[in-house]
Amino acid sequence: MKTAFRWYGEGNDSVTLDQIRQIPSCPSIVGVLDSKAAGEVWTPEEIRAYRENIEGHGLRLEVIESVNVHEDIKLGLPTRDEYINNFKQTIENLGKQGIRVVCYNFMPVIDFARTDWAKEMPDGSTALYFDQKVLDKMTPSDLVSSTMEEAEGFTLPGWEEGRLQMLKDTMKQYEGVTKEDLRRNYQYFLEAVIPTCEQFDVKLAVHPDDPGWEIFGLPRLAHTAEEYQKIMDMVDSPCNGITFCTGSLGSNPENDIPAMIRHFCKQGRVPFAHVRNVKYLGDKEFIESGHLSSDGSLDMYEIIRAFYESGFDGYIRPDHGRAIWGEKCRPGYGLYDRALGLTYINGLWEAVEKNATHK
Ligand SMILES: [Mn+2]
Repeated sequence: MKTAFRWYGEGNDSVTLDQIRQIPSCPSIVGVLDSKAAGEVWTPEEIRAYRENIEGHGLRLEVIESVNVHEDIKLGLPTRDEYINNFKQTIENLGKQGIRVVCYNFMPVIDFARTDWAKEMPDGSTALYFDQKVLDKMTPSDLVSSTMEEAEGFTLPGWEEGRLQMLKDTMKQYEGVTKEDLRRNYQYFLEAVIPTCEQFDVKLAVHPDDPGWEIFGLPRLAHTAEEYQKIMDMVDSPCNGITFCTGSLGSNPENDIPAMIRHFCKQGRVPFAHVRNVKYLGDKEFIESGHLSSDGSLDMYEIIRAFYESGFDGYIRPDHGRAIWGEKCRPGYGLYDRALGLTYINGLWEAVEKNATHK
């Protein structure tokens, strides 16, 4: 595994590159050009400046999270070809500068959703929380306003303002769009972009739906093993891969996370992983606990063992952390708890590896 840490860019993150460099065994950044709207080309100059700044701090940039897919592509509108061409151009520009993995998602309108971005835990820390019963009483606009309010002035991944201002119109465009329609549009997109990914040695890695079920009646295609297999079968290429997010997939207790890791790693389709825990509090209700097995509902030892025994050699990063020790940060993306999470992942990996080689 290759360890990495997500960072949003100068002036756009409470965490600095110098701080990240001092996290034990964390040589690499998972980066983003956060100001880019979905469908816009990332220019070579912009990527170079961003990369050189990271390298100037003694870190590497090989993973991008995310390049967002324009809604017209998901909706299959006539304008999609223009946006697909822009996406391909961005992939080419990233590949030429050493980016090997690009995370994205194909969720209509709403990216990852939470009903509370700072739920207080018994120890006084705060964590991201979701309760379907609360969401059921909200409209998509309610969710957007509460999310913006709770973001503490930071941008949140997948919640760029331009896209969300058009929320009502976009929701209307999805009326009558079935899972099959979305799947057909997804296949069209993958067939168009994967040859470019192969040419420039960039692996696309689709992030799962979060929470791991459909919300607001919108179709979603990436939250079970069966559905993921359908995506993998759309285009049979190592460049058509998965961002295996244990917390997103794990939000649905029906998913057997270690079994899914083994299944998709065996196919060579997992270039990137997000590793974190989640604690079930009720039916479709969960909180993003600390990373340790004892903090949540997932067995993190079995998860790391599944990656190790599958020969996983992709990138791995800790995922959302709690806000602890009074830190003011983007919800889920503070320094302290994610650094603890990465150290825990490194510890589990060392234990699994030594256990395997000492037998
Ligand atoms: Mn994730």
